[in-house]
Amino acid sequence: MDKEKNNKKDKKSESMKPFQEDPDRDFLTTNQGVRVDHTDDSLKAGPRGPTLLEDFHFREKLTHFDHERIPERVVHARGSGAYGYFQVYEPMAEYTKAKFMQDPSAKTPVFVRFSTVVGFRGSPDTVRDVRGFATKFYTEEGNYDLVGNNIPIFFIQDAIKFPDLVHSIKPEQHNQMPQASAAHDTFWDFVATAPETTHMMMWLLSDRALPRSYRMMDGFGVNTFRLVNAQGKGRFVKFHWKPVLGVHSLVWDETQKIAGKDPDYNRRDLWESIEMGDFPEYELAIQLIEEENEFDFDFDILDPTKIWPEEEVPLKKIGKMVLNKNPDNFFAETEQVAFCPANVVPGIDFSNDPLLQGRLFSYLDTQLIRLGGPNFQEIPINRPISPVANNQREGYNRMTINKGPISYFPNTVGKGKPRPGTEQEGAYKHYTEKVEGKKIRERSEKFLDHYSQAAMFYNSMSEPEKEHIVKALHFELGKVNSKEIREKVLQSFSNVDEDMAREAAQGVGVMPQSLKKSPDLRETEARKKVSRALSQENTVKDSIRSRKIAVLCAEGFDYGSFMKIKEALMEAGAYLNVISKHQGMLKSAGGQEIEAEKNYETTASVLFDAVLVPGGQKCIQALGMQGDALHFINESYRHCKPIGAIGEGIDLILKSDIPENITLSEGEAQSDLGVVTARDTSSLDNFVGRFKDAVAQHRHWGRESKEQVPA
Ligand code: HDE
Repeated sequence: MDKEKNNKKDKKSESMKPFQEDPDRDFLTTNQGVRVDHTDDSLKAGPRGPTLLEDFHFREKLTHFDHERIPERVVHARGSGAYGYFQVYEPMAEYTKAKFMQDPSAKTPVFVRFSTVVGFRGSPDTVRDVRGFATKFYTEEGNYDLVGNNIPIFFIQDAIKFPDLVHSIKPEQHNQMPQASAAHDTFWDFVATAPETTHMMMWLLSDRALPRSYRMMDGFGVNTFRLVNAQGKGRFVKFHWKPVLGVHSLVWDETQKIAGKDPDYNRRDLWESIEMGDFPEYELAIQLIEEENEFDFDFDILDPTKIWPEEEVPLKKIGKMVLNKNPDNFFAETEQVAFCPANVVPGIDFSNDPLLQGRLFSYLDTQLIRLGGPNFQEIPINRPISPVANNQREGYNRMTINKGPISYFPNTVGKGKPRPGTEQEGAYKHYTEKVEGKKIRERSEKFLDHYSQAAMFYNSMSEPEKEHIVKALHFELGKVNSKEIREKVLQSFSNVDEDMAREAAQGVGVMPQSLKKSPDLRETEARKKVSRALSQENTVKDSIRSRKIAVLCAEGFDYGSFMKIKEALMEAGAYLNVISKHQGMLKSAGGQEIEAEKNYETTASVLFDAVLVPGGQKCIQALGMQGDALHFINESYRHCKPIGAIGEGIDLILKSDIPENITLSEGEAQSDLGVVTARDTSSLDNFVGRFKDAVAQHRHWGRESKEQVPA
């Protein structure tokens, strides 16, 4: 009898496990687990008769389908996720008691979601936008969410303005246009009237807003947080993710073309690199400010529109994150994951940054509507690995089957459990901070300097980067119908740099002479600063790992030299794709065969990092007759990508619009501008070395100041 009872109990607890699909998936069933005999015809009164209400399978299937969508995120709707782990380099006890930051041998599981901000869920990846970089650490002490962006500051200083900002940048109310773009009147109207956006706008107009890959962009916690150690000592902290591959960007013209050729460009890149074992890696770094130094800076350390320049507050690298697994199901994991900056663990605390304070409220609130009630933390992707016990009950979609009658504290019937713990028992204790003040709607004085750091950012850019910002303004403001808004924005931006504002004005019908910085502008020391760390010019450029190289090919190519180069490039971690007029097998001059994986219709130069043209007289003759091949070369050149050609391959480059002196500057690194050629195919090492260097450089901006090549 007892045994039978036990069996029953086991069955019951078995059924309490989270819902799982039958791993064998042999039989189609209803949601009640009843096997279905037919799913292509609804139950009808005769072959031509009406459908019957009693067809429970039909009704269930359609009802589920009708309810398949959930509201997309108000912002950051388009996202891509991945699993991985985080490991600290050395114990961080001096700064924080967070357990997951103590043991260098421990791997803390993480789930990361990258996103664009403005576009709807189905919008293209490569728009000019901020990128979200949200990480959920599943620690033994509970979930910790570092919900960051790839730009270290934000548009506004107080969360109360967030709805206004987002309303202005989303498609306009009357016609729901434009999609996933800041280039329209309402947004620039907001910028013109809210000068606190200026520093962020410099970043958004820069190449940072066009990441080549989620694997090649920074992440920033943006807001100022606090680290607290076991002795209760707190320090202000900012978090940074540094991609091991460096920070690299696309070119504006390229991003727009990719949006058509492959709207999933960044999502695909993340997915494929993980599938191929090229795991994205980021180092976690922190900047720390002692409490006694809080007021030592020419900016307010609580102001989210200001960076802490690395030269003044150095970065300390404390650990590494590796993303090594793709999700199994996009909706269940990437769509249903719920991040919240208020999800912290003991040892990590908040500051009074007014943007952060608002965020601490907003994320939980938004999940209630997006995920349909207060039980979203029970969705597998959101569950902590540490045990959960409290008196919360009921609500939509409750999964946990709580036992017993008690759902209150204090209680005696339940032996006083679950009870609050002490700090020593691992309970979260809020940092004790003295706060005093009058109830006012005001900002701290230093918050009001909106231009100094914007000027520092602009001053820190290389010449090509500055040019990109001006061109971005030509595009963005060029799309603004109101001349008044254009003028107002540029008037404000002349407080950053008069020359920049005037160059921008020339492109958008505003009189450059009318622009002058405000006579009240304070000539702060910060305005004159230059921070090397801000320019992508100084990023990591030492590897070609995971770079995609297109090989333009036709029948009659030189197999021997091509294979040698291919081997060397692949050994260095690059991927090569052979592209030809038609997909399928291609015969070399010597009769060996290779496969062309793509044709000109299924791919384009914009989907590659570099292009290589092998030799072979017949091959080059054929390619020279193909407009698509020449366009491929011209377009790669225009986008400043490395181009390599060996043997007769050079003749194809000579047939393109690339200036002859550049193509023929064999081996002269200064003048080849990333067009690497070698007529002699007998010794390829030199060519391979030069080509690898050119690919590692990512882009060769020197070309932009030369004659433009059509593409
Ligand atoms: Fe967010 N933000 N945000 N944000 N944010 C959301 O939460 C909000 C801000 C960030 O992949 C929403 O779940 C306010 C800064 C990321 O799921 C919402 C303010 C930073 C993601 C929300 C900010 C971020 C969000 C929408 C100003 C960089 C996507 C859906 C006070 C540090 C997370 C959701 C994911 C998402 C509110 C500003 C990063 C509405 C009120 C600054 C990466 O709650």
